[in-house]
Amino acid sequence: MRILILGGDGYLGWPTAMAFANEGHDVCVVDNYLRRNLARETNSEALMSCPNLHERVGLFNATFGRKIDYHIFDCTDFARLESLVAAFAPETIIHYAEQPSAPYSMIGFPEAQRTLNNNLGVTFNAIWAIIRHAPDCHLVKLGTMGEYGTPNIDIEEGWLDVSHNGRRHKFLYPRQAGSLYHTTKVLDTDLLWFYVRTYGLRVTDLMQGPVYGLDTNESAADKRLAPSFHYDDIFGTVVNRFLVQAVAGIPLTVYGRGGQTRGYLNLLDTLQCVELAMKSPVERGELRILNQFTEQFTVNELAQRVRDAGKRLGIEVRIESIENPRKELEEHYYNARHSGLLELRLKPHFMTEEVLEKMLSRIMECRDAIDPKKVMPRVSWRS
Ligand code: USQ
Repeated sequence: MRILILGGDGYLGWPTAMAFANEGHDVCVVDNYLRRNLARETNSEALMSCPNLHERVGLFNATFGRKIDYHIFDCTDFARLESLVAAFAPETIIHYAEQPSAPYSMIGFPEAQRTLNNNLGVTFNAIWAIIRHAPDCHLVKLGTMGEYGTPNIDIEEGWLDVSHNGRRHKFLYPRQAGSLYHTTKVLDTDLLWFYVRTYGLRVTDLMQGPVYGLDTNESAADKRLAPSFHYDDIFGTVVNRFLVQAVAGIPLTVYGRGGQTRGYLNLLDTLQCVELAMKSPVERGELRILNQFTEQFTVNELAQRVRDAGKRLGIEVRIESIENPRKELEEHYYNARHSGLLELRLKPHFMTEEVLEKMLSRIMECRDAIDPKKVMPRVSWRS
């Protein structure tokens, strides 16, 4: 298949590009280094230094005897994006090209504006490039479980059947996100749904929970091919952060009461889910929404798991509740359906003791690179 990956230099984009190229697909990647630049601007660089896309691609092609094609440009530039889509004629576009950090989007006006303009702008341009040049192309778009928020009812898979005054209708499940970043994903979903029902696009929108992991099959062959692994308060997700904190001897930063529940997944499962979605494209005029996570935990449960894994490696891990910089419920009902990807035959990699220990051991190799100044929260939802 010809696969175009928007945001192919990121934590998920790069591993996806390598995995698909190694399966023999024709992979083309676009990125403008937004995340690398924002990380530099906010002193939030990744734990291990990552070669740039030019070097990564060269290394990958030489190691595996494959060829990933790549372009460095900003997908909010419609002329560049549409000419690439016209020339490459992708059968699938995987869209990761968004500013992915909730805290970044809450720093202030410029950061909020950049998040909104980038995320909506790229989605809009991808839609129009498909309409004009590749109307049969399947768009696989990364959304987030955070679109739903934490409602006091079960979370369904994208849609809700509503009975009202004796009549029924199926609507997008109500969404109420907890940050501007998550809100841009809600707006993306609405935009996609409009163009699906009006222009007959084919779209899969993946509602993904927080991801953890730092190795893939390809990076096992050469560590320089590893994804960009963040542990800072802005780009690091909670599991990755806790593991680094454990190694650095910093008490795990549980925000508030720690009863916040989310659906988590291993990085390897992101790759699997995207592949499963790609291999079973939807019909034209269909918006399929899949909840992409494999297990639900509270933050307290995660901290406990990391503490247990540390103990087995002889690391004493402390846990400390600190003031929550975010506005979110710290104890709440959470029961999210996630059967769609299992029906497509997802084989989950769960968060076992072994998985956490392996990650801890790998992080211990880079202990000296951990900068404690990047760990405590610097962005508050209240300021
Ligand atoms: N949390 C802590 N301590 C920390 C960091 C986070 O208690 O040191 C808590 C947060 O308050 C939150 C939960 O852990 O309740 C998850 O936080 P996170 O930073 O791992 O995840 P989040 O900001 O929601 O965003 C991440 C990705 C985002 C993706 C989202 C999925 O950065 O791109 O969309 O996970 S979800 O969380 O389901 O919305």
